[in-house]
Amino acid sequence: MTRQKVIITCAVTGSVHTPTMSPYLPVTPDEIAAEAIAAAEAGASILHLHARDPENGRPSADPALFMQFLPRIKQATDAVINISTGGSSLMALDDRLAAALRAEPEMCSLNMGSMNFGLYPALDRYTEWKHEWEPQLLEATRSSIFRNTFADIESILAQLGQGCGTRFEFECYDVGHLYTLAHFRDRGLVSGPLFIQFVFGVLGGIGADPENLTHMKRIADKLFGDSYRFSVLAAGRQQMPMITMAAAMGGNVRVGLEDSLMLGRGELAKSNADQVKRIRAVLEALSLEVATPIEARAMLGLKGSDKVAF
Ligand code: KMH
Ligand code: ZN
Repeated sequence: MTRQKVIITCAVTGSVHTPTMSPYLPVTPDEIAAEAIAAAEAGASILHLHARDPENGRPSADPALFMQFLPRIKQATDAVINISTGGSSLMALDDRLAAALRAEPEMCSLNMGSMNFGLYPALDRYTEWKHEWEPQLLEATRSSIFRNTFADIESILAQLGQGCGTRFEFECYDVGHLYTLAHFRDRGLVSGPLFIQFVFGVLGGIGADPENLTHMKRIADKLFGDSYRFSVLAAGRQQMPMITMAAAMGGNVRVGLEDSLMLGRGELAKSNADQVKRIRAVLEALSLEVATPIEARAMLGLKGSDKVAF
């Protein structure tokens, strides 16, 4: 099979990190828009987006906040806009879906199983917090469940997939999630080309080990043949090594401050674009070409930016 170009996704802010952890984490709609636009200019063809409360940086699912940055990003770039339906593990499903249903984007994330999503180990790394909500949120993940039941997944596929023509970044945090995706494919509820994000290093999911990447790919190849493309994200310091390995194996890559705040060991990334530029340099050193947004749309069968509702 000829080597396809590599899609760089940038996940700009997420809901995993908190403002105390990095001064560079974008929070306000202005910051999120500026970071997303710079990431696209650096070579990201997909922008995976969450919103935050501009007052205190807390993860928010408020569609009004999304609508403050989505049109600006669309006007300034040609990148594919991908809205999270994961939100944070502490949000209710209806809230998690509200922004995507309002915006009808080309892509959304779709998390393929219920799981633990432990952020509380970060409590040990800081003694002072910028905001009271930060340690509270981290502590709450000790006893919460990131809920993505079969019914939840069916509902997202129906409302956003069938209802809005949105296609998905299928977030698979373990091998079982691949089988859940195959189940929905067997029922005719999803079809190729599937874009599967292998997620490594979340506490509660599969670890960020090279063996796990080869195993995930082996099982995905068995289940989906040539009707899928994989991308890799890894939480924290394994981000760059794991995505470099993914690219060398024929996959796509995800960077961004949602997944790691670092550029290298002991060095905070000063922007999302810094991480895009870093992986871009790695890809170029491997003689791999980066996909443009138009190429990414063709590879993933997306509806086009003229068919979104913002
Ligand atoms: N934060 C990542 C580990 C989502 O937004 O739907 C997974 C993620 C989930 O991006
Ligand atoms: Zn996300």
